[in-house]
Amino acid sequence: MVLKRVGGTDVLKEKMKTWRHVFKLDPNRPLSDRVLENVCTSGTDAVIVGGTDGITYENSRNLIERVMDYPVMCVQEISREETVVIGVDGYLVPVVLNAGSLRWVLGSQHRAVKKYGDWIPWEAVIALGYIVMNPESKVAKLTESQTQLSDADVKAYARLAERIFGMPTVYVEYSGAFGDEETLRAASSGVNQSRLIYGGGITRKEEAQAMARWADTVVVGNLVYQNPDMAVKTVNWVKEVLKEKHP
Ligand code: 1GP
Repeated sequence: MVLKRVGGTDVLKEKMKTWRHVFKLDPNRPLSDRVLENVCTSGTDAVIVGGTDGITYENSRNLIERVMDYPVMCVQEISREETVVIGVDGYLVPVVLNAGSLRWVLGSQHRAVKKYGDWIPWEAVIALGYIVMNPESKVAKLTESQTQLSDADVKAYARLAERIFGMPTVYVEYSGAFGDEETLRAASSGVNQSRLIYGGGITRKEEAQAMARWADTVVVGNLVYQNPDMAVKTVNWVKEVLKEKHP
């Protein structure tokens, strides 16, 4: 296939506001054609391609090409600038708000923008403001995230992301472990405009629906690889829940 879809600013930002459920697929993990087809035709709102380790241009492009054979929206989360694949529907740039080093907040982003800033399709780029909560996750270890956070800390990070940094998203990330509903609730009380994303450890209906109460968008990753049939079911589980309105 030919990579030719390009996301426009407003298209990406507007579409993202409608994302209720998304899958995150890792270019460094094998996925059969059958599972990929089931995921892409599941009714999910988008597929994010990205991961923490072993990500190369080749494996990213390979997976993106396979996803783009389906009519589902496909966006790439950029973990390293060398892996950027031209022609996806959009790019997500992670900013780890509670990282232990400025490198993961603005250092690597600054380096990439300095190098490629004139060519970046800004209209198709969105920042993900991560609050990394699972100390055992690869992303927490890599970014030396300060995960010992109270609910008040989490709410403050969410507010900072929205009010000070103007980020369109706040992403409460428990990658690999099911998170604390109260923590997500605290994050939700800190945002008004930004989209609140939850990801981490969803394997069952109760889990998907508990987090769908507080998050605008629920991300499912590992389950695709562990139990693909169950993963497909998460789409409806999430979509049948109405998000709580926070006062
Ligand atoms: C990972 O938040 C996503 O970045 C989803 O987490 O892989 O644990 O489902 P899981």
